[in-house]
Amino acid sequence: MTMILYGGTVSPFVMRPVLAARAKGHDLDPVAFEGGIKSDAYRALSPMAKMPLLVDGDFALPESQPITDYIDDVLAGPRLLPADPRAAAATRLLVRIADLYLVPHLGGVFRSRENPEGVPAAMAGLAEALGHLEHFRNAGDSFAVGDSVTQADCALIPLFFFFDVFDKSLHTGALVAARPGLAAWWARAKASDLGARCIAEQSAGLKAMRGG
Ligand SMILES: N[C@@H](CCC(=O)N[C@@H](CS)C(=O)NCC(=O)O)C(=O)O
Repeated sequence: MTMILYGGTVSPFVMRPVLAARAKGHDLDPVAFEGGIKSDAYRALSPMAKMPLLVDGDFALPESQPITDYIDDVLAGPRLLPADPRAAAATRLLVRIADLYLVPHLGGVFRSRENPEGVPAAMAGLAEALGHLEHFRNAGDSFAVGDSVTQADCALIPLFFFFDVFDKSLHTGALVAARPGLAAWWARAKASDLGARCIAEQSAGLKAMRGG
């Protein structure tokens, strides 16, 4: 494979296309950009200066979701968007809910030490976002949508990792436990090969980031 994915394994946005590639039967392990993501060379490829960034020959593509769509389009293997239009729409919707309603509140838990006053609002926002996900999922589906891996699992697994990480200090696990359908999905996802490997890599990345 000629594609290179720049980023680190802690990032849920980096892991989204990593999981998508794996679910299609490919390895796309992220690598650090020489000079870092704030370097002029990186900014020349992606002025947003964030990870992930996919480089496929002379094509540079930032943003986890367009990268995931591109990977789904160009790599061989099972489609990660269901063929049924409503199931495809449900898949896209879960990803969008995660990005628009859940992700903004993760910042509040990340910054809980520096800014403890921001935690209650972040927890309320996360609880609400989980409620949106629960509402639009079929609680009986074994994967995020339906009975096979979709882009929604690839997006949600590395984000839900942080509910476990912050459970010790902020009891974020209770937010997931309050949504039985999602909680059951998360338990299955964590036990899957795709999920377990992702969590192990994010944990290792987090440990390294925190100084081992
Ligand atoms: N919307 C972007 C978010 C990417 C993002 O926020 N990446 C973080 C790492 S988790 C980053 O690069 N942060 C560095 C910075 O903002 O300076 C995506 O989906 O790819």
